[in-house]
Amino acid sequence: MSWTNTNVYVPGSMGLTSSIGLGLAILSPGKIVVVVDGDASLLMNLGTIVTIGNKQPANLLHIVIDNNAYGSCSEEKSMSYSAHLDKLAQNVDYQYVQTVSSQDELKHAILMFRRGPGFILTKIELGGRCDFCRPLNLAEVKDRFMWFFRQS
Ligand SMILES: Cc1ncc(C[n+]2csc(CCOP(=O)(O)OP(=O)(O)O)c2C)c(N)n1
Ligand SMILES: [Mg+2]
Repeated sequence: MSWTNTNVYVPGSMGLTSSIGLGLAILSPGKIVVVVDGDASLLMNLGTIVTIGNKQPANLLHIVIDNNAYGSCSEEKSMSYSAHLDKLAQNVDYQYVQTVSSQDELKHAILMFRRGPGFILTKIELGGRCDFCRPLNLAEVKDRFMWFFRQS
């Protein structure tokens, strides 16, 4: 599998994707930064949405893939369903909040995104593919991404 320069992957840093995305969005207001987060990951660093709501990055879209579980490891329940993550995002002043439960709805919600901070709660079933490989060359991934980020 090849990894693209336009993405940075943070597999060992559960909870921090949105914090990293916020930093990138503030650093580069001319680019749209899309954060793809997990439900347990977001719950692990929930204060991040308060900071995002406070900083109001118009170019940040935060997509949470919510299977209500620690899907990649134990499949233990994350309790995200009782947290109502979409309501939390609304309460901390995300400007665009959508809840979707199909690929078509997700595509539509992404296309309709105009001004952030945006939050798309994507409810999915637990299960699916488990054979994704993880990038191990993380320093290289970071260097490639930073090169792309500076050039573009
Ligand atoms: C700081 C840290 N703690 C624990 C892990 C181990 N870990 C990897 S994936 C995962 C569960 C992630 O759940 P979620 O964010 O809901 O994503 P899903 O796997 O369900 O898509 C855990 C605990 C990690 N990568 N980093
Ligand atoms: Mg999950």
